[in-house]
Amino acid sequence: MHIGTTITQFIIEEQRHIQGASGDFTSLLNDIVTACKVISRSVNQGALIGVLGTAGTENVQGETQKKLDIITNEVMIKSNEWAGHCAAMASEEMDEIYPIPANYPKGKYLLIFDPLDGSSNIDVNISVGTIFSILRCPDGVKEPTEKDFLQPGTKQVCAGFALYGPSTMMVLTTGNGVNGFTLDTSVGEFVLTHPNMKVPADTREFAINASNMRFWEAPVKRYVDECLAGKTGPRKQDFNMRWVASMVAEVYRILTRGGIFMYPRDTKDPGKPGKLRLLYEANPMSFIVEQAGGASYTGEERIMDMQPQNLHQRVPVILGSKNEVEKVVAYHKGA
Ligand code: AFP
Repeated sequence: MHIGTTITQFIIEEQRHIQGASGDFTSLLNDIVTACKVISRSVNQGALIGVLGTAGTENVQGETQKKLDIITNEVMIKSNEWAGHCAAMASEEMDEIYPIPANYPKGKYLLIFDPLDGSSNIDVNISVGTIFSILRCPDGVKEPTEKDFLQPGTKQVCAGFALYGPSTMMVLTTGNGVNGFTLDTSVGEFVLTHPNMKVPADTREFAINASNMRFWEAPVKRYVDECLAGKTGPRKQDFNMRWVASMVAEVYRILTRGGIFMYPRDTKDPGKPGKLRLLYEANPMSFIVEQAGGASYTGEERIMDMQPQNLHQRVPVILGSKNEVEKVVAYHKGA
């Protein structure tokens, strides 16, 4: 019995549309998919294999690392360092970039990832995920450095995330729309279940961590107040609110039923222009949301147009249903 279009078949068929494709990209994607399957098993096994709880260390963000942050980072590195498709890698969990070891060939892609997004949820069994972004290594660069990763989001050749939830899902874009795959654990294959995903242009559902309300910039406060005013306010509609504290889960929900996700600039820590990281959270998720017909801005500018200044740069994020994102942007412009 045919199980449907597997992600491997889908990627190979996609490759046929790419003039001169060598198969490197397809093979790199397959290695990333394998890593996500391994991570899914570790996340699903949880307490049974002693991977919950903290590792007693901090990452470059000064955040306490969970055991699974370190384990999943290692899985991504080991799965993608040996095949000769990557020139270097970078991760939320590593201060510096990861050069490909000398005993392995180097390839033409730069892989950057958050190996376990939402990991503060792992001990309370709420969905988490892996986010990745693939860039081309600049021509002629044999030994990539951090600056080679500092490319605008528009330069991404691929972005995707795995969502380890009730189902393990993989969502992928290579610039030709967005497709969703569900892991069929009985055969160990991701199967195409959500072809050509689209974000509805309108929504009545917003996602924001309301505990930060006193720190928000005025346009965001205005937008949220109007949502909360519901039918009696200027929007003349009631709104629903969600906050999972796992960006992968919020973005997947928005891809399936619309919504607006906001982690705006706030004054809680003036040194940080937002919580989310540009290169391995905001840019890949923006590529996916835009490819599905949504929009993604800092409030002032399109996230994918930004010129990154450093590997772990933070950025305000307002993404999702186009018409709602554009309303928040208009408020930032003083409308
Ligand atoms: P963790 O990976 O540290 O759990 O952070 C997750 C995240 O980067 C993003 O996935 C969530 O949307 C956001 O942070 C949640 O932030 P708060 O915990 O401040 O609500």
